[in-house]
Amino acid sequence: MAGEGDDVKLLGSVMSPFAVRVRMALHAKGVSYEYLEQDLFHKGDLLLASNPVHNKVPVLIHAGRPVCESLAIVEYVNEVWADGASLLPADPYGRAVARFWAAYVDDKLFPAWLGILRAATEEDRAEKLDAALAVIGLMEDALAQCSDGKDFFAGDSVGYLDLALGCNLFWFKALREMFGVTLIDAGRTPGLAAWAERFEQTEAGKEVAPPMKSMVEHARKLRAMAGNN
Ligand SMILES: N[C@@H](CCC(=O)N[C@@H](CS)C(=O)NCC(=O)O)C(=O)O
Repeated sequence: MAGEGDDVKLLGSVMSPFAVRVRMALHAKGVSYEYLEQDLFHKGDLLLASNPVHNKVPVLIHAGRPVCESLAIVEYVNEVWADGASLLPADPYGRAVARFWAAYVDDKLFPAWLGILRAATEEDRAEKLDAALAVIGLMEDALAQCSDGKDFFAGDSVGYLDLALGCNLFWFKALREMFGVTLIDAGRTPGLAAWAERFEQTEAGKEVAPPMKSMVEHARKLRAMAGNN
């Protein structure tokens, strides 16, 4: 099993929820690593060589070998640094369910909230908000299903699905600040609202949320790139 002396590097971007997800997982498993911030507007050779297929962050480089895709990285971290609480449930069915919902978050929630950020018109934004709220509504049910009444999707401590969803929370705050939209609301999804508050109080949850000012600036850049001001 890997130990502290291992050579672990993470190529990330402070603004990337996917990179934050991996940082949270490394933190939860107590893994020391060297963090290498990437300029995604001018990608460096190491990123291009480490993730030649997608050219995206995050990439974990462990003893010289790159691992790409945040959910695959979280699973890798969980298996290599196997001491302590596992991020995934012990039983195969629980693992399959957690993977299903994590993939759902990435497939549906991420594009929906990014759509809110990039929307050209109020109508467009309202449509993307509805799509995001539909996903959040289902995640309320998923929380009840997975947590079995405990604090987190994974039970008593944060796990794979907590990280999959929780890494988006800091962007939800930015969307509220920028456009006045609330994605997780105690009236609509009380379970998820309480979960989000608990998640943000955990050590992993406190990890690496960028300052609001830089997020708003980054969001403006993304909007400008999409042709919106
Ligand atoms: N499915 C990927 C998504 C990674 C991703 O979209 N990364 C973005 C930052 S949030 C990126 O590197 N974008 C650069 C680009 O698209 O060129 C994962 O889970 O790791």
